[in-house]
Amino acid sequence: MIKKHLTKILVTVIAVAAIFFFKACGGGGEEKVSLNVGGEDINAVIEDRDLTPEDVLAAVKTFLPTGKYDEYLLFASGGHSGQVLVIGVPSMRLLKVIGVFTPEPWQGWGFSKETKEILHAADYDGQELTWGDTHHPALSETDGDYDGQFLFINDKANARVAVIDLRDFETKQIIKNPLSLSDHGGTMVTPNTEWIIEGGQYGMPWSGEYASLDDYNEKYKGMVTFWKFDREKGRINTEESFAMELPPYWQDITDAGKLVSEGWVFQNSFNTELATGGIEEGNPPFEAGASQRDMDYLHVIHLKKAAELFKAGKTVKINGFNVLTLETSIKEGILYFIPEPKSPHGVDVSPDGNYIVVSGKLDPHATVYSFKKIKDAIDNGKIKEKDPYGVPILDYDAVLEAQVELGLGPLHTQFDPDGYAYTSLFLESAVARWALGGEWTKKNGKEPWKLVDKISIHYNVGHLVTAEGDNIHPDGKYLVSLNKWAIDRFTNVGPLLPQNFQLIDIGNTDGQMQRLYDMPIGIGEPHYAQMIKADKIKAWDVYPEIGWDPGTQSKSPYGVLAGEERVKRTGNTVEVWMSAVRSHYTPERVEVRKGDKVIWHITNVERAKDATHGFTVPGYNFNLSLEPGETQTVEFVADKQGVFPFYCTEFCSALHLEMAGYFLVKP
Ligand code: CUK
Ligand code: CUA
Repeated sequence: MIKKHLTKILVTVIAVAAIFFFKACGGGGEEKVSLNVGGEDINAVIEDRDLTPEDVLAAVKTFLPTGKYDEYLLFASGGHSGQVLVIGVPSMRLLKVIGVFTPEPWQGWGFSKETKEILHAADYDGQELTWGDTHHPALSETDGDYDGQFLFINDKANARVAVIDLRDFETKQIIKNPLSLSDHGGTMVTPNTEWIIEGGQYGMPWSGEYASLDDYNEKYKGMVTFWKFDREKGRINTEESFAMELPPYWQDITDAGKLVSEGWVFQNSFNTELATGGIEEGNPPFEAGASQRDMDYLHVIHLKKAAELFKAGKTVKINGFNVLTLETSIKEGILYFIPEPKSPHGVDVSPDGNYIVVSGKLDPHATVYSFKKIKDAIDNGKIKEKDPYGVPILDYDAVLEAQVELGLGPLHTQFDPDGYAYTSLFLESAVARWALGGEWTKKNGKEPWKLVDKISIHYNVGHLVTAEGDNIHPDGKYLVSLNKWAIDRFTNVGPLLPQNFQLIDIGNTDGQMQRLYDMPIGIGEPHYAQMIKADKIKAWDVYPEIGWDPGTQSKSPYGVLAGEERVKRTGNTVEVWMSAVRSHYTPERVEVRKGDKVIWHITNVERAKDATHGFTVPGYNFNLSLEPGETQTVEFVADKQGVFPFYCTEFCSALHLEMAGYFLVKP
């Protein structure tokens, strides 16, 4: 009955949109069609709200009635928040914020013993890290398509990589890069997620070493790290991981080859000038010094062979980590350079693996290389020269497929199933749709390597993402433009403006792209996002068993069932095994002596979906979130005497306020 009613409203709204269009096209005459829902005239609402036909169409395309689900999930970097955002598409509703590099109180992330251990496993040199600059989320893939199992993301600020399990949307592992304090070309995955790629960014001596900037060319390094992912364990295996030493250019984004180019990795670089700044000493400033040459180098890396060399013991240990030296890589023929126009930023491999699209912020073209030609140039030694470090440089003309003029400041590219590529134009504040060539030409019938449509965005787009747009089977349909500036799009909230995610309909490939929705992001600057078909994610409703430790995804030795709760003192240590259920904790009273060490395990013994409990003790600075079945532990020294009413921090039931107890610390 309700469903029928909703359908009727939707049909009505669509009809209104149609009428608007009809009128707008001048074919409607003057008669007014009245459409009433519960006594309200829809036309009046549209007029009152000053909506255009485009607005009404956009609303109809994005509105989700209550209880309906989105078709896609957008996994977006949370930027400086050090988190991951999960957003429904097309509704653009925020569904979840996943705590990753930053403590997150609601989720208890970084407060319990278990989550603290994960969060701080990758601290640097004794320094606790409590934030991250997240850039590139990467969904795990099977045969080149997202499989919905895991998500990875990097922290550019400290060169860390995190693993998130999509069964419970929680972070399971954080790893610090042992060689560098700076990464950017990560995370990207190979088509079966054997490797998680973490490319470096700013050249520096190996972590922990000092070298004067005068010795930049010799002592500073570039790098790319290949983290081996153990899917069964859901963790990176650091022992089986390795890095490649690179010249101290500033390496940038990477992308993994697929299908024909599987086993290869492509990585941009800039500052091949080896500028070291120092405007205060009369040198050119970085932005000029690093932009002098017309060409930088696209790094072409034979990952498959590199992995074989690593297996064969050709690596050396640096900071305890396996590294293929630059010398070895050159000698073994696993590293090549290709000239790429001026300070490039994005590198994206086409769905068929044939084309590598590079965009330089200072060049209005997308430069497209053919993998076949690259392979041919390598096999037939079409090498023009070597860089100062001895890396062979492939002949640009021999490997170039096309240059497509797109507009000002092209950065990143994604794809659709019809052979179109979509490139963000940062300086122009636009998204360009252009036709790929080769086999794709047959699909869309368009002239190859040509711009076909452009749409303005608001404003300054960095990355963009299409549905499954870097898979081997992109869906197209929707595009989200991740805009850096919002200027006049939202109500003024002070000088720090939100970022703007703009949803664009790209489903009509014969016609034009259409802007649908603006979503403000007020917690950081997300860089990249990936969009996956929502039904690919098989998340749990509740944890599989009572007493579950999400940190290990297995039963915790500290879980209890109802009736097993207890308190035990051993010397100066008091250990508590507590249960939580609507609407009480057992035990409700815990008394210790000042100075005792307290180890407090809490298990949510519920099996009902959404029956989450929280737990906090005032003055001791923690909050836990206990989802049905979950066990978590807090450890602290009872160094403050007095009486501390602890309570459940989730409004779990009618008697939620009564879900409390007393923690007493005797002097
Ligand atoms: S980056 Cu920010 S717009 Cu880190 Cu991939 Cu290009
Ligand atoms: Cu449990 Cu509120």
